[in-house]
Amino acid sequence: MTHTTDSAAGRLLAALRAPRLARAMGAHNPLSARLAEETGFDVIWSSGLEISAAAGVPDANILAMPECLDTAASLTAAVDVPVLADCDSGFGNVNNVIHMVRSYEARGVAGVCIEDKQFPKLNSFVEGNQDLAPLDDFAGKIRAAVDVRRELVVVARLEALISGLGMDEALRRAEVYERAGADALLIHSKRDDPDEVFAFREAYDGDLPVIVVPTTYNSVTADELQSRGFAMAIYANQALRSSVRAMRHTLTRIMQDGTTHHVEDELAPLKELFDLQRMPQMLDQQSRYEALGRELAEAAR
Ligand code: SPV
Ligand code: MG
Repeated sequence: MTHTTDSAAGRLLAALRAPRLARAMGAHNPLSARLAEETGFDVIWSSGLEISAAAGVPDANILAMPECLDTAASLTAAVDVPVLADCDSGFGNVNNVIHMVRSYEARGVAGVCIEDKQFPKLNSFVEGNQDLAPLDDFAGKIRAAVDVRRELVVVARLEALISGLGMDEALRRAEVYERAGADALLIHSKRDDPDEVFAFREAYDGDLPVIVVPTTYNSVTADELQSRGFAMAIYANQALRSSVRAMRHTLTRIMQDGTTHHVEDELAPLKELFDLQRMPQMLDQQSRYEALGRELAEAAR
């Protein structure tokens, strides 16, 4: 597959193959994606957990593919950095994956990530059914995804360590997904130290970039991940979690104080919202086209 370096998919692949660790930030709407872009993150992760949480439902394939796609596409439209979409286990079987790949690519998303769990999937940090899909089923999904995509980056996410099947199973699957044609691997772990993802990176001797999601092993640094040879770190949900904490704090203060006066200094000024909404650009374009319209009308007199 040839990627043009200026396409979203090409830029995502270049970020994954660069020697520097790429950093992705989870988002669930264009506002959060713009905040991540403005902060300097290389990639936006269209997070299934965040999208579900924002909709007030569990991260368990309660939302359907078009709802996740609409969000990923809205992030894509709002930022210039590439968007990697969390597509759970592909929203069904291989036919769903084929439809999913075509749909995401048509909306300009840079890449999709599918995980080797069964449908419906359950968030990896929740106790419950974390059983893996049969290896042949998932390898077929990866091959189908790369067969039908034009440029879209296809990431194969390994859940063997989450499901308790261990390192050998993770490595065996990594090799098969690489042969199936995946562009990158994501090794997921729920340990509170990074030892098992380090061990995976060291033992994996294939050629694919390896992505990690340091949610629970949160003391690891970007420098450490880069020196261990990882391609990208996804900070999948910290932005949403910080906003939940901030909103609760503000709401509680308003309820207790009977006024917003004491929290005002802690809030983003309205101007910051207007800037994030691109209000100044809208007013500029309006006056420019109103003036141009007047000129055109006058020329016809
Ligand atoms: C997500 O952000 O939805 C992810 C990452 O899949 S995690 O929740 O860490 O499994
Ligand atoms: Mg997810």
